[in-house]
Amino acid sequence: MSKKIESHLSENRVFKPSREFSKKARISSMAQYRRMYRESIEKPASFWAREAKELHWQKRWKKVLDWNPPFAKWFTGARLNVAENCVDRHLTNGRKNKAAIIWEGEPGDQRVLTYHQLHQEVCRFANVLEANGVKAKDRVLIYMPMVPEAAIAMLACARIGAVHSVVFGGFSAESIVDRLEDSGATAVVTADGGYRRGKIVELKKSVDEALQKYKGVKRCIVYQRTGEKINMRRGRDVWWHKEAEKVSPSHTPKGFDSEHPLFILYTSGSTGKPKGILHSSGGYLVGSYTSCKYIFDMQDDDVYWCTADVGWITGHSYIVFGPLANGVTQVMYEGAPNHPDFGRFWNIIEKYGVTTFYTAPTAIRAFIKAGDKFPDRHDLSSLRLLGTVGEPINPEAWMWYYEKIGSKRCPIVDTWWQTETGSIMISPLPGCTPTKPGTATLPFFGVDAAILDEEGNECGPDEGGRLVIRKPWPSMLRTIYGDRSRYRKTYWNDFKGIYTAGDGARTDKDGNFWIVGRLDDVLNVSGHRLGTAEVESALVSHPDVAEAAVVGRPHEIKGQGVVAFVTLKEGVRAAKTTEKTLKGHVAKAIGAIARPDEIHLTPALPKTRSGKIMRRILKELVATGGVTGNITTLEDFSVVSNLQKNLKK
Ligand code: 7RM
Repeated sequence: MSKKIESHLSENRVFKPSREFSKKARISSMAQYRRMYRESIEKPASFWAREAKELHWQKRWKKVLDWNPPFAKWFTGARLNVAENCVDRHLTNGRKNKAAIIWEGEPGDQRVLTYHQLHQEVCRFANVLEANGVKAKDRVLIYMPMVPEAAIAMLACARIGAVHSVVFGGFSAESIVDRLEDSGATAVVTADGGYRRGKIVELKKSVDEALQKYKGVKRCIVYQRTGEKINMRRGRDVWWHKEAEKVSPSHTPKGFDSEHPLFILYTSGSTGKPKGILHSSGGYLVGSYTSCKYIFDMQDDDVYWCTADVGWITGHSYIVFGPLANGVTQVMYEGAPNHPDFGRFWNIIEKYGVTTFYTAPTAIRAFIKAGDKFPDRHDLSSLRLLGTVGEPINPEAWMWYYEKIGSKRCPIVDTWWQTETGSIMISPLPGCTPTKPGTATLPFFGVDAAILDEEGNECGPDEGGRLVIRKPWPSMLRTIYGDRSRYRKTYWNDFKGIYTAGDGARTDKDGNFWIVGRLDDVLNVSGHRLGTAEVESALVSHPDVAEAAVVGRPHEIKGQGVVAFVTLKEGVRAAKTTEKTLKGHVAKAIGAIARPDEIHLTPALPKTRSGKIMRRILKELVATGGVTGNITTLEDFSVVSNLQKNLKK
């Protein structure tokens, strides 16, 4: 870890936006940023009221913020419809026939939906949901491929006040069961399948498996994407297209309270059970709208593309709600970046004239490895702005992105935020902030970010500490669904009235924030949060496994890879296939992203005298092959020396 910090510190290349970019940008000077930032911190109510007024409210708020730590209410007394803001609003502001979504399927099929068409589809599906008994506040689990209908389903839920919970299509049936149970969902929206790397992902099959265990789902609406034969259970499963034929393409958007729940999104924490992060309507919409507008400098002729999946928070805030509230044209792509080869993204950028491109460092590293010949074959001159999210970007990857993809012409916004924060918290503003490779730079409007030491004192420049947010912000999570005490404990327990992000960070002498990584037992694999405890409990759920410890190891492309240490039960003999079986078991329990890269079978795990597994030692072992830190609390050193020998083999 200390090495990584040093390389960050020695980074002193500074890149300023070109005069041409700044001139046209929404925020064009640091003076303007500082003035607005100061206002947003000193007078948050007037700052956020001004932003909120750009959206449509069926009833105005009485108070901008009601802060009863750690519970915030934003725009209290107001009523709005989130879907109306993302769709209907554009029918009367000149964008009716503007492309909202330009979609490309992995096999190469294409569709374009204008705001008018999107409106019709969202209305139809809102009617379909209502006709199938879904009411306001009901939970709807969405398990879809990256097709426009994923966004349509989310917007239709918002339109009728139902609470959606999107589950990433790469997650397993068992993950679906956990989320159905925790949210108490009564309806599921899914598809027969989707395309990924030339293969069909059988989504409905996973849903069928999940619904054998969880009986609370009354209706499962299935979008036909692949046309493959699937099982449709009478009385429970209905086809999207057949239901849509029966209903009208208009639907009146009812206003909901600003604090009406909008969605639950599950994310990993340091204990086994994923947390249902609850976001509400008014504040979340204002946060995603405003951050999109300023950080992606959204202009009416932009063609914006965020490569995330709607199953992650990035897809919620920066594919669905933020960009659509801004009325931008966006590209949506179904499949993998390397299908049919690593030129796919560059081909899409050239074909549709993408101006703003938002992706993850793990993808950038994979592109670097694949070779320059792929971007070299394409004209990327339409690009004007680049973004990254998900993990710290290493300076080498930043430079490649800047030079090879952006031709040194496009500013890069390295955006730090979390599922919990709902929208981007720390990021350059592309028209003014001087950037350095590897730093997310400065806090966004309204974000009172700081770095504190264990005692709660603010750290000086270059001193590492915990990243915290000292004031509430509109798109903050409202609670962990069904578990207010876990909400308090996880985020508000370190310092009174202050949000702890769980990341370690430091600032440099210019005030830039350098995020080092997680402080808790959470891995970041390809930009996705994965609790070590989740993977461990998946391993232990296998009948042969007695105990497991999971750690991350630096991985060239994924950022971190999953390494598992496993002790088999007494009397179970390791077979040649044991490692493979256990890897498959984890993939089945959680999803392919959690599949361990390595499994080490060991007769014992390093433990403290009180029996706690010392993951720190395992982490150091896999990273360096040795152990240097304090091991005086270790119960039995021979466990470590044996592991060390095994790892060398
Ligand atoms: C948006 C998202 C959140 C965690 C967060 C960090 C890491 C995200 C950056 C980053 C350094 C970044 N939500 N993280 N963005 N680290 N620089 N620009 O990723 O809830 O899935 O993950 O991701 O550790 O706490 S998330």
